[in-house]
Amino acid sequence: MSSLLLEQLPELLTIDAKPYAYSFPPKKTALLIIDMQRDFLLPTGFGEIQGGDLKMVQESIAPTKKLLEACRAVGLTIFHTREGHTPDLSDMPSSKVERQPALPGNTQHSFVIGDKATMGRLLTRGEYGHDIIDELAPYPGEVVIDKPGKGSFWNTAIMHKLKSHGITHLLVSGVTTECCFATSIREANDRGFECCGIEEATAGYNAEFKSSSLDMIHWSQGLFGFVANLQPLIDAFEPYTNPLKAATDSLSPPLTPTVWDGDLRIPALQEAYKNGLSPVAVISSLYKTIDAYEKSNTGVWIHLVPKDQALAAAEALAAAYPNKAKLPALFGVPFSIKDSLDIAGLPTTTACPPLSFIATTSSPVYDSCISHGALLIGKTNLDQLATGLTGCRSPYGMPHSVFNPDYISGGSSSGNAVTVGANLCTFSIATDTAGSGRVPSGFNGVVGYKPTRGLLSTVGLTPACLSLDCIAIIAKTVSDARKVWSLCESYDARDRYAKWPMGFERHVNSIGAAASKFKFGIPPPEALSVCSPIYRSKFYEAVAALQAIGGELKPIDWSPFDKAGRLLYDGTFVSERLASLPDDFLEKNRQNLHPVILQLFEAVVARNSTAVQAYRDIQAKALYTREAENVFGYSGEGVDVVIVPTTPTHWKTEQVLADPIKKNSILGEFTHFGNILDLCAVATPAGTYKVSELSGNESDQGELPFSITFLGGTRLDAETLEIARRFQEAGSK
Ligand code: TIU
Repeated sequence: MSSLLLEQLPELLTIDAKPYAYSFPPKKTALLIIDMQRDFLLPTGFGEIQGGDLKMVQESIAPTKKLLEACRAVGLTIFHTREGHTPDLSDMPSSKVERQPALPGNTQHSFVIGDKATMGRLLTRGEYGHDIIDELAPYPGEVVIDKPGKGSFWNTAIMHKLKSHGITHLLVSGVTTECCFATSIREANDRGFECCGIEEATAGYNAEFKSSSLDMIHWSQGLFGFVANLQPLIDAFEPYTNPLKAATDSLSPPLTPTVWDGDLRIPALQEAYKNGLSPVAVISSLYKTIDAYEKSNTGVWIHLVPKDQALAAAEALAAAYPNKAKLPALFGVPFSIKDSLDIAGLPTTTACPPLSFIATTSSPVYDSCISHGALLIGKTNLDQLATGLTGCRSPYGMPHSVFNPDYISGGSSSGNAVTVGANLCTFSIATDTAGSGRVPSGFNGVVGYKPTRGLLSTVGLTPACLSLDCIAIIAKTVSDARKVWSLCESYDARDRYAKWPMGFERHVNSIGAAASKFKFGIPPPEALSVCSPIYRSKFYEAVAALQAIGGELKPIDWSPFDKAGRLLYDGTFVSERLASLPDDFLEKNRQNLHPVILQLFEAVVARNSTAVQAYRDIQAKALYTREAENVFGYSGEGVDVVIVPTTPTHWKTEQVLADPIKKNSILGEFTHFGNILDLCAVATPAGTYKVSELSGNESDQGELPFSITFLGGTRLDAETLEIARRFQEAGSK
């Protein structure tokens, strides 16, 4: 995941290596440090029982620290692994504990995994010996993978995590060369990663094994990868290393606290904070913008954190992290959240006063942002009950597009997208059931990422349509959205629709022509005919831009998308919105509902849908989902992504108010099917056009944003985000 420091490095660095020079793109390279745990490096641990002499492994500590510090100083992504087992040892195959002591006459293995030794139970999670040695302790934001095997990929989420950080290349170090280091490199190689082992920063319990293991890696012109010395790597990084960053453990105050340049993107803020900027300065400046903006675009916030509270939170955060080198990943990053997600102590209104209640616990996604150091600015407005795509259905007011006061903000996550588009926040936690995260992002020139359902916990969310609800992340850049996703993602057993992080694994293409090539599909011309002419022409421009960055346009079967979209509102699924409310809610609250929401719900009731129809729809959903799977690249035939215009057009507020239900439904033409088919989606800015090109009125001034959405198959989030990121970054060059 790229940091601002990495932006200053060349696209590709090359170092001397065996069997030939190793080239790696720093932005897509991670340092992988294998198992530098007390149990392998200190006396009385598991390693001493295995191998006896600890001298060699201990000698690798200083070079590994040097390697780690060099990688940190240029902002490289860092992964650590730890070998070990759950306290009940239920994740351990019997062979791992039975084989070695079964040797006739065994005296060496008198202690086995799980036995209590002086550093706690051997190779057992939570024990002192299981943890990484102090010298190499992970910093906040670095990824730690707990693995039950010798290899790092067996039964762990490492593949998923590497891909979600956009990694294709690995610098590998750690212990032991013959065992976990070698197994991990071999596993990584099979999955397409381009690996280079760093000789001084790996060691084992047997000198011959070390040299043989390393030789085997680069044997036969690079059977598994590369091996390099440490110094060439340090030399390659040296010109780009900021001496301030190199002083990684320094507690001394930075040289000159910087003045904030107003750049809210995560890497820019991270860099500024490391250089001494205070989050108090950012919050203080931000509230001036927020106050001023309030006057021109009302109805953005339902609850704005009072300025003195936000400043106090920023001060407390700064005091909690005095060491600028060890700031958490979202330190001082301002964010907003949709007011259908719980924050303990605050009302959750879902823009529906009769449903409002004071939350006693916070949603896990919110907690996660706070634990990574993000600062809450407020809870944002939405279409009532998160039902709508317009931003015109709330008793708390109607925000408009940040581009033009006559045009809608889109919804239902209206306030979320406006707070990011108007530079009031870095990112926003929204939701997306039928397009609610994508549509407003499109209308405000920002990124709206809807992960595969079940990857972000929906606990603490007032449901709109429980089986289709999805948390969405709105941000300025695909990279920022990806970062927030990767930090907030965790399996939550309390979420009945949660998916395990370990799912379908697709290899990465790290080098050669395939590394930049991808296949994409688009809707057929008849499906695009719903678009306004300027939308069609902007869409085909985007298609050409995708072809220019390595995209190959392939024909696809559009029918599952089309059929699933109709299923959402023409079928019985819309009844699930009523099922999410208390039984007598509609009767009791008729007069308290937004008139358009009431009209919609009454129409649903009047349909008198039957259970038979509902079951038919459930079965149809499964069929279309299977058909959509065939479209995506699970096989050689499929495409990597399907590209659609995020919406067919952009309405004026007055147009929506004149015909609220029909105008809303047209907006969902290219979003409705997303959750029905269990896809992931990234709405991404794709330039602007003149307002007059949409309205046909020559005197209309200004511009509006255009947006395309990248749709990916279930759990192909990392792949889909990477293509969207490339598109966005190519467009901004
Ligand atoms: N036995 C041995 O050399 N190593 C291990 O068991 N684990 C790792 O290499 N980390």
